[in-house]
Amino acid sequence: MTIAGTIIELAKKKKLHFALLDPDKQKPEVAGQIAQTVTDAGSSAIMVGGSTLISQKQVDETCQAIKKNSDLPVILFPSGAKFLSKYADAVFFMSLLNSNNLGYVIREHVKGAPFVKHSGLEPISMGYVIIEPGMTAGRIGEADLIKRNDLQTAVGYALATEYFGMNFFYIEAGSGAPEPVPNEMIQAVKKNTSIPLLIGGGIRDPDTAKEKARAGANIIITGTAIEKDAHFKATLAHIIRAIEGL
Ligand code: 1GP
Repeated sequence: MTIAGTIIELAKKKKLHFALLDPDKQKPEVAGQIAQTVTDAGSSAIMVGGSTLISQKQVDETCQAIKKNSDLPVILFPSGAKFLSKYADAVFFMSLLNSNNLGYVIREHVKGAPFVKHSGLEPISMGYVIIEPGMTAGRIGEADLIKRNDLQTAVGYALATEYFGMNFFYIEAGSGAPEPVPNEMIQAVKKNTSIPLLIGGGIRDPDTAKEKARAGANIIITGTAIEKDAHFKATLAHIIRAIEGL
């Protein structure tokens, strides 16, 4: 089965956790160690990407280090065509739907698609939107940030994603966001759509992860914020246990 198919089937049975590793935030060896930790903790996939990357080499080396230490699927979360790597298993072929820059909506995809074809990476289509405060991803992605109380716009993007035939919808508040995506927004999107919903940005503890999963998130994403936690391994295991039980 494809990686997308496996995730969709798994997400029907339980709430999942994906860890996001930004190659810009640590050396590849450290990324490899973190990969080992998230695998032991029970994550279902490792995403690799970030808004401030400078070279493909960073992505290649990070993916190679992760693959050495983990059997989990490695899915790229690229900010542009230059940041694809043949060492990953799949790529979120995602459009930042609320960007004011067409590059993030479609033009980078046009540049990167031939690489995806020839590398054998599995493309996984995903609609992606950033809400307030957006943090670095919002700024670099030139996002027309969705207001935190604008449920109608969030639902509109989610429906548009589904009607375009994309497989997943990801709403994030930005890495390190002081407040994650509001529960009401997650509930409204979930009520109106049927594709798996990913939620990320500013989720740092089991209670928050549980709240977001209970509101309707199928997949909880945590990134750099939680890696700074001194008890990273234990916190991650608690987060995963908290959402799996729902
Ligand atoms: C990835 O923004 C998320 O898109 C990750 O956010 O670093 O706050 O977990 P955190």
